[in-house]
Amino acid sequence: MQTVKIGLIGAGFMGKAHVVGYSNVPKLFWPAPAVPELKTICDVDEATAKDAKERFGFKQYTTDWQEIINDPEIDAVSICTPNDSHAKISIAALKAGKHVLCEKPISNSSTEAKAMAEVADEVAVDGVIAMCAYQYRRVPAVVHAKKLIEEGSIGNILNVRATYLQSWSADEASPLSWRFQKKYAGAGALGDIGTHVIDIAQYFAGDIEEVVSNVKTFIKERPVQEGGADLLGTIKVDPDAVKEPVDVDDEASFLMNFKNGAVGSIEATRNAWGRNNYITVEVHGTKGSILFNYERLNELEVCFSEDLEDRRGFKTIYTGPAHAYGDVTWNIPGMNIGYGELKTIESYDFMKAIVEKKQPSTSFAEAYKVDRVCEAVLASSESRAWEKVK
Ligand code: 4PW
Repeated sequence: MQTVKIGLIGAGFMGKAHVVGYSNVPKLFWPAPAVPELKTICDVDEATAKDAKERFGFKQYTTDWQEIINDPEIDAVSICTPNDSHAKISIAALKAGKHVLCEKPISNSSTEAKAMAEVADEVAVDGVIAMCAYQYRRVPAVVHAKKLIEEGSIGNILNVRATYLQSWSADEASPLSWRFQKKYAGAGALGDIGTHVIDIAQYFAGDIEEVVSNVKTFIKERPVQEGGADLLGTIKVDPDAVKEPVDVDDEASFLMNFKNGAVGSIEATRNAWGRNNYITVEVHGTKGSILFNYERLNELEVCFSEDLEDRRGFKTIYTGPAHAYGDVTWNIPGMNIGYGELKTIESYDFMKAIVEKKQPSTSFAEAYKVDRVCEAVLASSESRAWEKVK
């Protein structure tokens, strides 16, 4: 069976998620399209890189990402670094003929994202794969929703209402990680989590044409943390520690019009006490409605207008072997999958794309579209008016 040698850049929270994904591909999907082999892990912090090598079972570690690009043995590169480095690493890797799985958002600027999509297109003719890790569109329930939409089960889409709400930065003692600094993150809640639901909204209803937004920063400074590791709010810093400014959004919400005539809304915040990974996407069509909530990711709520009036209402489908990625969802619906299996699904699709030489979603071109929507949202928050997605 073919093996794919992996170089992984960025050994923080997301690096761990990619490792869980790769390691479980042959365990959950068999025969696997290809078996990922963990070759080199890179982190700018040597102690982190060394520790990750041992813990995750890589053959070697480095603190210089160029070593991964220059290693002729490495077939594929996972990019799990802060957003500002996605473009330079992806472009270098693709030009070196390596397949790329890049974390989201694909970049901090649509100019960079465009360049990335162009390079991805150029190398695609040689069978080089470029994929952006918008993993939530791969949740079996989300894939099932897409199938129902495509089959026409809910008719023409009228409205897409989506939220991505978390609480981990609601505490003012949550440190100033790179996620609160524009030079690294580009944007705040909008870029970090809003982008996931923009991706799903466009997956379901096609391109967003224009937006009008409301964007705000409530916590204007945060305590500086020791070291650069991304702790996602799990460690609080002494609130009396030195503080530095937050220059990205806490809250981003917007109305949107799709090219196909549908309307909708998106809200994103990491400051919503009680909401943890609250991704909801509700779609209303001319013949029914669909509701997905990631906090109940093994379920899809559906309502069909053709049901008799006295029993019409939302009903729950529990995903399992009958649905997409049935192998990974264990034998009986209700046994349930979680974030680890979702990253495994993503790694499986990446391996499959490499073997079949077929560009997967979310392609760099689609991820570039997400960045363009973000730019329109930020432009609208300045102009206080509807802005076209350029
Ligand atoms: O992409 C998102 C992240 O930046 C993730 O899906 C969850 O929220 C986990 O970390 C942040």
